[in-house]
Amino acid sequence: MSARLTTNDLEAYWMPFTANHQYKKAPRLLVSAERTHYTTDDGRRILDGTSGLWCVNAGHCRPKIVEAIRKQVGELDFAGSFQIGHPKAFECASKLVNIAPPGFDHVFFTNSGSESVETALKMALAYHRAKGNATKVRLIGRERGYHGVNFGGTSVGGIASNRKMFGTLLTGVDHIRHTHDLSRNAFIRGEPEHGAELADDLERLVALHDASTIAAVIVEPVACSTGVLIPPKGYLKRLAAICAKHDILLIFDEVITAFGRLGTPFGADYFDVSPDLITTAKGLTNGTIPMGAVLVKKKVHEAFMNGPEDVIDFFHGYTYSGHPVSCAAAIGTLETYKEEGLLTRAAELAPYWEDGIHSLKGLPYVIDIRNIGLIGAIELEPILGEPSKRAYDVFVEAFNRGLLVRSTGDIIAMSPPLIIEKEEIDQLIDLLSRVLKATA
Ligand code: PXG
Repeated sequence: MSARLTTNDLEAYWMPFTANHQYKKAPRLLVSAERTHYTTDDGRRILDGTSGLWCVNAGHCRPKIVEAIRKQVGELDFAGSFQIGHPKAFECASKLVNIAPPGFDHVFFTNSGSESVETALKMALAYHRAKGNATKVRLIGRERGYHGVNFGGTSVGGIASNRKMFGTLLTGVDHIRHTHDLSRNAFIRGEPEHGAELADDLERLVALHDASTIAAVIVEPVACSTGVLIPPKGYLKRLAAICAKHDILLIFDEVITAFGRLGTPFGADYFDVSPDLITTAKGLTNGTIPMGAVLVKKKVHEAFMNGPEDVIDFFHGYTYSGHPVSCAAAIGTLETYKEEGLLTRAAELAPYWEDGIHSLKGLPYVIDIRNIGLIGAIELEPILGEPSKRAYDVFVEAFNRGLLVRSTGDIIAMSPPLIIEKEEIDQLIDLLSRVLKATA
């Protein structure tokens, strides 16, 4: 039997998506945060180049959000949402609908991005069933898509390492091709010119499975987790048109792209495409309290509302759906976004950000740089036989020098809080440039 652990021993915590052995040999610990910076346990300030995990859109420890949470937890700590309610959940849903793209008039609350995805997939299946199309049961994702880690999201997701250990997953799932094509689109600023025709890959799956069996297609407007894969010009519109033609619901997974990251409230606004369902989480509460939401178009919601009045319309929900403290955090967050114009601030900063990040072209092993809104990525040439190592080394070195970035494969991904100032963007680019030289 092992010796008893001390309370601050690192061993007991099995950390998610982490190489636990490696981490625990040289831990990186954050102990506080304010606006654009973290502070480490050894008192160093770290510029947050990733908004935490793409969720702290308004910057850290913002007073209005902190106060809203404090107040709520002392006033109504919990109230369920099954056949009972509390005012903040209704207020929160209405506020969300007010900033949602046109046509989205209902909200279903969850507690994470993964749960939002499961909810949207189940909604899509139940929608077709309610409409009398019970054969529409297939779900289509996209290669290199990330839709969280529950069984539905893992199944429609397109990341081999996230899938291969977990058996057969959901049946009846297929994937369209991803859009990443360095041979045609390297170093392009913003949306790539080439590749709209990749949307037609959905027609291949329609020909294979028949539209009468396909319920929904789920894609991220910008696939962030697998390295910021920006959709080619016209691609999403073409995908939406194919979905509409075959009565396939289009789900935009906006867990990252919602709440101003692209310079518009939602990615759907940015690309001027109207999906049927939108999944969100992260920036909904500025990362403070776990919460997600599925935004639902009228036509989908209406399909559930035709039964007898006393019968539950959607047999789905979570103990913590619409949790009062989460709702208070979301309301405080949405008010902060509004007061500070944060849902569109990235549009003002985007040209500066774009120039900054593209100035890193020519540094060692940089094979692509891409950007959209306040998101950017630098793709590095992998070390032969050691995939992911080069970008991981950059992540560690950046942290040691005071900058937080994400590494995924051999790609460095970044998206700082939307309150970042131009001087801080300069600092970020300067630090990263030094790191890329130092790790070469
Ligand atoms: N969909 C999308 C598009 C996401 O990006 C999820 C669903 C799942 O959300 P939850 O809240 O269940 O984690 C995500 C999450 C990264 C990174 O560094 C990205 C995510 C989570 C953690 C790290 O790329 N995205």
